[in-house]
Amino acid sequence: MSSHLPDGTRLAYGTATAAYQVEGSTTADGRGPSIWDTFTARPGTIKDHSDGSVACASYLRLDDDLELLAGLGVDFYRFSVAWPRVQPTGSGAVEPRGLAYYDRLVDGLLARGVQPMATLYHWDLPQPLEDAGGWPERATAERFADYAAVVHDHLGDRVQVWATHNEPWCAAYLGHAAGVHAPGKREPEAAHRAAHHLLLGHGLAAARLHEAGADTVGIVLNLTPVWPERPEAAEAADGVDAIHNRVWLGPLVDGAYDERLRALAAPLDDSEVVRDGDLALVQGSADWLGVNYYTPARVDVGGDDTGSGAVGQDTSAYPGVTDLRFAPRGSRTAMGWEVEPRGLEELLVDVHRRTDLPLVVTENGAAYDDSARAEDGSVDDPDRIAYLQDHLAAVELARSAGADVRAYVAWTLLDNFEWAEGYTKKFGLVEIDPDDQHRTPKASYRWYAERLHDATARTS
Ligand code: IFM
Repeated sequence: MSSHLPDGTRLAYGTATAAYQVEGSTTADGRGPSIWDTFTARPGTIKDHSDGSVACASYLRLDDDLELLAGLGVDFYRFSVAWPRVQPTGSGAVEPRGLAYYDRLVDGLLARGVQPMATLYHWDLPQPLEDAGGWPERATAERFADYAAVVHDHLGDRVQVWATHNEPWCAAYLGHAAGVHAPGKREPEAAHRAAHHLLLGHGLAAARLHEAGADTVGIVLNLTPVWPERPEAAEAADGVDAIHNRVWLGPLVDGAYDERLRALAAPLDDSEVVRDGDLALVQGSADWLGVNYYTPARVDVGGDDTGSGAVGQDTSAYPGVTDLRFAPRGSRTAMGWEVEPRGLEELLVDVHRRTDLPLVVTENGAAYDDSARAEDGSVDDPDRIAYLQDHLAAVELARSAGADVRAYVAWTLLDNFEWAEGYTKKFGLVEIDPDDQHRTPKASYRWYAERLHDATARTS
């Protein structure tokens, strides 16, 4: 099958955002409420009590973003489409004003020579679908496929590279087991059911897009290398690997959930949930795989789980894995995430061997406090530059070792709404003034632009 991914002769470069994190204007032009609007309104869910109603105002400042992307010289831009803008109630009626925003975005990218890469679901489930049971219910997967077909019908003449889901692990397990993401449930059974229906939704949507002629449909996973700290931690590490990585890769590659996973997660062993034909539909459904990487998972057992201080490395997101602790080491980002580029190299080589799919590093980047300033007042962020540089070197090492990595996407273009952390964590290449959303490029933006310029010059 042909593919619209870059051919891999040289690594292609991009940067990314997600709708709820940047767009703002959450009630404009008929957009319906999403689970993140509901979750952020609940007291105690978001560190700085903020929400995405203004965010970076990208809905209003689209031209500013397009100019920043042109200035970077990226090969492509990875953005997500907000389901509640396109189908305000999650099914049925389509809102043309919502689609018109993505028309302007896609046309603006193409006019600047930037290839669009669209993610269909980056966590903003329309609230009416949550009211009807959300991802733990099978019907949500069916509604997702309908929505995906609507977006593809509209943009498919200009967008060629599609991803169904972004990080379904977060949607399933941070959202339904740890309860730290929307919809904020702490019900492990619901989390496993959600995982299956997210995968099913991917499979159904991919089939619809393929039928409509798309040939570059992928899924984006936040896979992680899992490193046991000592032999006694091997079983816990295997459990983390099962719930974090194999729950997705098993169905996608082998058409099966493995035995350990089924033992940990009863719903994945229940024929009422995993119906005949589901896994066959998912197997082989991705034309490419997106890998988001920030940090490895170092797993330990014993002692008190006082928390590793790393955002998202939450033991309650791994129901059934007992006596588990995360033990990050060494240098950390503001998220508490260990900086370890070797994890990315290892992951890419392993995932290549396991899947034989073309890979894109769809997210990689770092939050730092950004307190240092250059003379002109802009953010001077050598730590972020070093992080990106070292991880790009790891990608090149993985490519030399045979991993078919086509592209690298820096997370993220703009400082934005970092989910449960609100605006307290800054990953952007560009700083946003919280009062008027004015954009100021950081040193890392200039560094990335130069690197892209050099990479393009070398191959032209
Ligand atoms: O900001 C998030 C993004 O939405 C999904 N991947 C991880 C990023 C940093 O936490």
